[in-house]
Amino acid sequence: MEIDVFTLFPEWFDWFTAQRHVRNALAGKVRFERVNFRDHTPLSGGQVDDTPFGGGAGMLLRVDVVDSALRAHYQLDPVELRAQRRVIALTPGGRLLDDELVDELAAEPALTLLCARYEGFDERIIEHFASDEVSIGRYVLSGGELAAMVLCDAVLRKLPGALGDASSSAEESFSSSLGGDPEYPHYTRPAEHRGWRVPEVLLSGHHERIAQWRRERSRERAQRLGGDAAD
Ligand code: 6GU
Repeated sequence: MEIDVFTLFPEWFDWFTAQRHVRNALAGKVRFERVNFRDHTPLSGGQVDDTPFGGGAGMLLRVDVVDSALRAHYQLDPVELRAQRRVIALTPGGRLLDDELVDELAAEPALTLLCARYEGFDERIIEHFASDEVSIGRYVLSGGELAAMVLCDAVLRKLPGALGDASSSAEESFSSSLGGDPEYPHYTRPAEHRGWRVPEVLLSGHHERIAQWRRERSRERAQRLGGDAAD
């Protein structure tokens, strides 16, 4: 998989790409590249943003700057690009990132992530260059970078070999093998701490009863969360 992140703050990703699970992914079949919009601006003085027409607070990322950066990187008109790969604008109002969308993105050969700062994107960037708008929650971050890292983290751990044990991502919270339910609770040693016992069934070695107990706990949690995943 190929992931390109376009940002004004490529150094924000230094920490992310230094983490072991990300480094492991990057040592394998994942290529992760950062592109600084500022390196491609056609405007003088490295300008990349501007004030909104009609007035209002803040600055917007300019459509001509994004056009130049995408065109320079892919040697292609960005209007054509989004027919060839997912070009995702990270916006607070976009499609909410959930397990289903993560699976969808993890199956893609290539992703392009566009991060804006300040007040956001000139709408024409979203309208003409992006194939998707994705949000990580209904609150506003100061830029798309943290959201891009959240998305990448969730996608990378779905890729084969990303986790020590390949089965551990198949049966985790919200995955289809749990019927979209949250995960069951986990316990490890000690079997008792301050009188708090691990559920006996987990110590029984009885695989069928353990599996049944886990399904039940999973369903219970789903119902407590509001149950929209359960039916
Ligand atoms: Cl993707 N971007 C920004 N700026 N804020 C957000 C977000 C994205 N998702 C939630 N809040």
